[in-house]
Amino acid sequence: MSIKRLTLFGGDPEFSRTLHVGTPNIGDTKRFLTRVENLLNRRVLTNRGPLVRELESRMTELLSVKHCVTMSNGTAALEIATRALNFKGNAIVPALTFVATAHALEWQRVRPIFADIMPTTHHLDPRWIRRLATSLTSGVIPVNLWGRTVDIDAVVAEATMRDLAVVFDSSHAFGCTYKGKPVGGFGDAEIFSFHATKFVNTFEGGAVTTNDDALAERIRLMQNFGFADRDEVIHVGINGKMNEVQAAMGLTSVEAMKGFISHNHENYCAYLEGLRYLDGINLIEYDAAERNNYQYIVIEVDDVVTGLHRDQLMQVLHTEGVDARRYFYPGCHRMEPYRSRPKPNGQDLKLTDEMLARVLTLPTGTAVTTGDIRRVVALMQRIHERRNDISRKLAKNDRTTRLTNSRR
Ligand code: T4K
Repeated sequence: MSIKRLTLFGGDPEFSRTLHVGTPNIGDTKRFLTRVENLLNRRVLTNRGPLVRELESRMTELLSVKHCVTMSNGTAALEIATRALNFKGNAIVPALTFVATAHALEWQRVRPIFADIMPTTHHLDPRWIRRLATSLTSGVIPVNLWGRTVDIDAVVAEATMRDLAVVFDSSHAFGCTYKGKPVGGFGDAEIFSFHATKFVNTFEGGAVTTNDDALAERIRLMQNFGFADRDEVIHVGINGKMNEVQAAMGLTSVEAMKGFISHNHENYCAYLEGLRYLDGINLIEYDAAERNNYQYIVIEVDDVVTGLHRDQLMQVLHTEGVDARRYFYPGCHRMEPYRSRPKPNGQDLKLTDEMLARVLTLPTGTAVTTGDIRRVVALMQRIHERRNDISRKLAKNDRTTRLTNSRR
């Protein structure tokens, strides 16, 4: 049987319909539309209507936490939670995260100070809290990247010793556990994102969860202009509210989440099985002893072993209709306004930089079938077999482009 030619060598793309990282999970459309119809009939569209209240109550149960305050998005959740905890001066965050983690601080004139990671987990290395904290530091935002949790005990111990507030950015970790306990009740507060690309979504949306009654009350005030009652404003606040349509989607999404997880898990297993034999391509694994949502399929590409750089692999996948993403390249510390600033302690984030040159995220979610994954895996096997030819061809293309540009 002849091997299908790669697009790079004149063949047709493997996929005519592009596979994406982050195509939304929808759930039961009918249930969603019924909720929307009912909310329109009720004419309660926002301002903590019945669907928002139902979603918050459902989430506190799911996450075993006392308070859940839904938000217009995850970034607003970060901004409000950190402000309610009086973050000021600077705060420690990993550079390997979506830029919103840093921007949420910077937006409030709290300077993000970037910490390096533990390469085995991609998470903030707790020892960097010790290294970076000064008298100006008020808090830490560890990120539960890919739904795997940071070493929560170590991070909280380092932070508590220095009297630093801790807000976990758990945007990726809804439905996940740490030592068997649901993510949501750790640190001073945790935040979630329910953006369309997240495994449970509310189109746009987010939430802050906490076990601290006074903090929850402050957050609720700040999210709704500081209103304690009609005509009674007792706190400074903004508009960070989730609306009823978002909550309708959230409830529909939460009802379907078991199915989403099992679909994602099957996809993860198909990748795990198929990529196992490709030298230099390592799928990051999820601890079977913990619950995960398996919403991210992340590989590390070792270019020395494969002979193919991550960017070359990505380029070839793109030509075949697989929209692999290099989340979160080049890292917050290499984005403005942060990259123009002095390095923390004059140090490079060596491990973060190395990881960001290797990491690639592959399509999954309910819009991607296990059959699609088998094809992606077979494609990657073909790419792996022809890695030397690919490398040569891409280098030649690069040379030709450079030559053409220089003649213009
Ligand atoms: N902290 C962390 C650790 C985060 O990851 C995020 C968000 C936040 C904080 C902030 O939370 P939010 O304020 O966003 O709630 C996406 C999301 O925009 C972003 O929410 C998310 N992280 C990040 C990881 O991913 P992009 O640049 O990948 O988005 P985009 O538009 O390229 O979407 C990815 C793919 O998904 C598209 O190629 C196609 C597909 N897609 C996307 C949308 C929006 C669809 O098929 N339908 C859709 O409606 O950032």
